[in-house]
Amino acid sequence: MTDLNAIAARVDDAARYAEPIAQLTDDAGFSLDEAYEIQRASIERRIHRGESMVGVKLGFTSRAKMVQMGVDSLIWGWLTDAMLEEDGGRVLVDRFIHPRVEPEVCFLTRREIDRPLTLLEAASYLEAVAPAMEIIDSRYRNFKFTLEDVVADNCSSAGLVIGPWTRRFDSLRNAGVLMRIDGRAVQVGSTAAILGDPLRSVVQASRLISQSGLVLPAGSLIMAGAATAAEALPRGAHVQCVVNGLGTTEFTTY
Ligand code: OOG
Ligand code: MG
Repeated sequence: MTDLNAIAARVDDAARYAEPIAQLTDDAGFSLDEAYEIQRASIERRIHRGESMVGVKLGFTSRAKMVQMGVDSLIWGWLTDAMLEEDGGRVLVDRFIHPRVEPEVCFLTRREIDRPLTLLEAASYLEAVAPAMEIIDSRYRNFKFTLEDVVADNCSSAGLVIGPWTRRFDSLRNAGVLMRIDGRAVQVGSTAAILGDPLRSVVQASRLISQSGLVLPAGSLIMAGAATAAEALPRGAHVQCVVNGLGTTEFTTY
């Protein structure tokens, strides 16, 4: 029998000490359901160390990301307070292995989500939406993984920066997205790339969470998934993401 807890410890240590590891599926076969169990066990270890859960993230909600990583299923993982970086702040890259950054939008829920929501009702469960960037950092060498590997690795979650909160849910469907590094446009796209409408990420999150028999408390974050491919995140860089109609978020690395 595969010891899922031992596997969780490996991927958790890799994240904690910023030490890359071989893909888990190289020497232990496990199913997608087991990958989510490993993910849960690795998050439990973080919680045990004093981190607290702040929400969930979706991955591979855009074609651009699926194509970049060679994976074609939507995935989800957990966000903890230790991943939150300050808007306009400084981010230390040494605590990552090979970080990348990607433009997203982030939702803040205002009601508990305990069942699958429809697209029509999704906005009524939300307090606010903000431009955001996710820092992803696969714990696997060369940022290479299978679907099961990346799920076990909590979907490469490493950090997030959230811009100003607004209630402009109506400007969300097809808003221009521009990510700049040191003033140079590195990714350009539209929020429409996120499942055709980022509100669909809320619908998908509600479905996945209820399928797992869990509830998402009010006041949780939902990261919708990247609108474009991710970019390598170097040291000493100024990174900015503008989502038209929503606002701007930025940070500097050191
Ligand atoms: C997996 C995480 C994907 C997104 O926004 O699509 C993701 C990865 O690309 O390493 O966060
Ligand atoms: Mg992401």
